[in-house]
Amino acid sequence: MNLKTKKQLLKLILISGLFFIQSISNAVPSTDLSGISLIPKPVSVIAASGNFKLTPKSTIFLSGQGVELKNIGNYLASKLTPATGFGMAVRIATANQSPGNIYLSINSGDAQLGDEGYQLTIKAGAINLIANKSAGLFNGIQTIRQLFSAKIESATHQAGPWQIPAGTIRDYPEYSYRGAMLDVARHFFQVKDVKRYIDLISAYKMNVLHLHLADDQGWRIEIKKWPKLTSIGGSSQVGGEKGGFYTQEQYSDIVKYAAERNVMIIPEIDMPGHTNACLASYPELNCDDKATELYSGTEVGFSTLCTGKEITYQFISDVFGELAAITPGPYLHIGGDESHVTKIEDYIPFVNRVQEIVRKLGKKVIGWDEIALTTLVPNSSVQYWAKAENALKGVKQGAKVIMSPAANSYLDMKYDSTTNLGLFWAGYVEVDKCYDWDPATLVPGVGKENILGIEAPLWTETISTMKQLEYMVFPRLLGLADLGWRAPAAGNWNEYKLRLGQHGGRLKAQGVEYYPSKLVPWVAQ
Ligand code: TNX
Repeated sequence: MNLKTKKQLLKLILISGLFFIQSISNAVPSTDLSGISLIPKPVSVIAASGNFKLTPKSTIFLSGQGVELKNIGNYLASKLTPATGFGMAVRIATANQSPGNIYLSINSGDAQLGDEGYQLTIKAGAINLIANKSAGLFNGIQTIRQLFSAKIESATHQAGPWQIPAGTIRDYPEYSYRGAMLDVARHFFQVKDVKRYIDLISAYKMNVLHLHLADDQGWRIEIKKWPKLTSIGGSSQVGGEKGGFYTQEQYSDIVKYAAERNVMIIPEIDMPGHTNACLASYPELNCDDKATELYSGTEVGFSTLCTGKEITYQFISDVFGELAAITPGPYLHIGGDESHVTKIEDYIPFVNRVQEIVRKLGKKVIGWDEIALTTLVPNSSVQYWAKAENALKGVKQGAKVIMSPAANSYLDMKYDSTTNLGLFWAGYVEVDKCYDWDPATLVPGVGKENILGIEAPLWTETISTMKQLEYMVFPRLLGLADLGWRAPAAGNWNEYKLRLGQHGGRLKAQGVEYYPSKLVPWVAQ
């Protein structure tokens, strides 16, 4: 054998060795904690030797009392039981500690962890999860789920073993506001769908669901003082099919379900534009006292409340008054975007007055970036989607910014020219485009200190079923969840795409039919 053939042979052995390592690492559970692909990426992961193993006798022990802790324990049990088939009893901790248990405790006394951080210590004998608040425990539980193999997410019994390599994870978020928005106005989504969406976003540690409750095509929330909003305004949607709405009881049920998953609901009533559904319900809200026709198309910017009429402000006070009473979170979203048929000299005093109404109700205002053209009341936030100059105007008035740049975070944009669903006015948004940006440097003059966090909106002009929703949202939402949580220096697309590739099986196990982007090295699981 000459030198050249020897070299070639050596190369061949090396390459096939690498293939072998690659294929076994796909098939067997990881033996190194720091090698597991977590999304979002934790602040620190330190591997140790050994493995924790769940057994049929594994118990979730709570160090402390209180219903919140108990709910969190039950939530963890509900996530581990279906696939393992283990009973996973939830009990108050005792001195008697047999191996294979999971311990949850609150009040870590560790200030660095903040409200949402956690520390997870995995040893051969036990998992210890500590946090300052139940929100931190909830986030730590999402990490625990991802440390088991993907089949833990299955709704049916699967074969074990159920083990996690030993080590310690310390983790806390970069931004306190990590949100998704769902437009239930263009197409209505049932309560059970909204709950599933809450389950899916919270699994990636997102903590806000902004509901776009009213637009030209439909009004989706019961307002007792103005019943025609739902009986007329709620009846339509894009495409002319029957719409729908949430009763206040159903809305409260969503709020409670979300709170148990560390998700705050922010309700939006868009105004003065995007208001055809209420203008069709009540003639007196129109300047000419004539009700408009219901609308099932997809144009924007053609409707406006009559800003000069007193009844308009009575209507807004009633709507926000009832919404404030059933919304425990601090925010009401007033929309304010694309009011193309409202004169600017009417728009400014209108938005100023609406902000005052919200402030008097004890809530904080959020509005799309156009509201920065008005005089912002203290504690208002501006949601940047289109115009950088508006975001900057908001910052100059002391407002915080929520980053939702359409070209990077709009989940209704097509992935590429072959995507059947979606729009493309902000360009194609492939999975990398959604990930490869830094909220703190995107708009010059808007830095980390000005930013509340990020939000990923899903507008639903072209999306009417849960399957369609999931195809557009996943996997892009995971990248935005990572971006909102991890420190900017801790990730880049080439590193992230490998992590994402490991999450396909996990999404599939939850029944999510995601878009299998060619940019991602998906790993069969
Ligand atoms: C712009 S983003 C809108 C929505 C549309 C969306 C479609 C924003 C504040 N307004 O009314 O649904 O584009 O992508």
